[in-house]
Amino acid sequence: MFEELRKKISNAVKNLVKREEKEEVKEGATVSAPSPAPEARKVEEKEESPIQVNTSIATKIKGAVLGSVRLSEPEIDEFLEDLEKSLLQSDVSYETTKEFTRILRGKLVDTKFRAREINSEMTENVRGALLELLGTSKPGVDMVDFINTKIKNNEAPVKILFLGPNGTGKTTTMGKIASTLKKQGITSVFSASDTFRAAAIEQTEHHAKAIGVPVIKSTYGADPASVAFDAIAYAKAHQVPVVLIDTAGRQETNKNLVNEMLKMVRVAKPDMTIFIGESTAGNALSNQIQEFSKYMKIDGIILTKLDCDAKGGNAVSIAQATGIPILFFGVGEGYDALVKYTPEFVVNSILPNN
Ligand SMILES: Nc1nc2c(ncn2[C@@H]2O[C@H](COP(=O)(O)OP(=O)(O)OP(=O)(O)O)[C@@H](O)[C@H]2O)c(=O)[nH]1
Ligand SMILES: [Mg+2]
Repeated sequence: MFEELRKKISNAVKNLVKREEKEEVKEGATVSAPSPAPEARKVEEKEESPIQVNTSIATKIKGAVLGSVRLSEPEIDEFLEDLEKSLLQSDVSYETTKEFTRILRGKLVDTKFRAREINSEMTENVRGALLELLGTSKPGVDMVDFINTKIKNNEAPVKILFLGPNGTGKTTTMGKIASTLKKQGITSVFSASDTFRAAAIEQTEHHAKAIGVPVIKSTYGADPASVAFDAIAYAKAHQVPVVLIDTAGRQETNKNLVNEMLKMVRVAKPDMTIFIGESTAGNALSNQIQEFSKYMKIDGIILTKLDCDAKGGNAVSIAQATGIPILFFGVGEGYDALVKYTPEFVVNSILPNN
């Protein structure tokens, strides 16, 4: 995951350093773009050994490292343009890209780099800007805290509805959530409310059995809202604190399925509605979520298949693009392959902190 973003950002930084090196070759005697700090210049003057064109790049850099460097406006512009292109190619939305470079520019204009450390110091600046950017998105609620609070306030069962397009990982993710909750000592019941797709009920039963939770089901073609109603009744009768409601995959353009979903929302009155979207959906993802949001309130996003997504841009920008927080990432097919969203996870995955 994130391989492409990681490579592109690190290439942009490397290109900047390469440009710096080329400038030195061009200008020969001085390391003028960036110019050496006064202390470095003094050393060079004292030693009377200005960097020669024919000396190796490494030597030139060594000569320059005695001072620190500040990037000029055109250098910053060029670097940020390079970076913008990389982010856009990696599915980061246009607005988020612009906001990111705005934050980073603010950092770069004031930064003095130690010449020898320009690569790592620039990476640190990019890390800082990314963290700041992700920090501007609305934070999601902690699901376990949310459930525990509801239980404490006698508001259980907590009803969580999973929705989204076909095949994005709704049923699997519901299983992952049940497994996560079980580890925290919170039991749940599945509502097999995908009565539409062939084998969907058996699939839900399979997960329920593997995790060890009950499942309430009906027959194919049955009203999914009534299955949810029955699951909630079961939870009330058996003091099961959480009802996890699976739904059939649907496109936001399918009026019948959207109406069916609206009925389910009316009947089940979910405490949390979670959109399950594929990280790999690229720029289409934001439109999908915004379309669904026109019909119902979505409280959080779980971004699945991040493990299959070399780009990873949606992990960076979908929360900002939609105003809806990411709660978890799906990072594999197993029940443990669920990672709680934090800005640090995203930043550390893109730019490991060595
Ligand atoms: N690699 C990977 N595969 C995943 C992830 N989440 C789900 N899958 C796989 O994606 C496929 C579809 O998952 P489902 O849970 O059936 O998806 P769904 O949204 O319920 O599908 P429909 O009910 O048909 O709309 C399965 O093969 C899952 O194992 C993930 O985070 N990473
Ligand atoms: Mg399903």
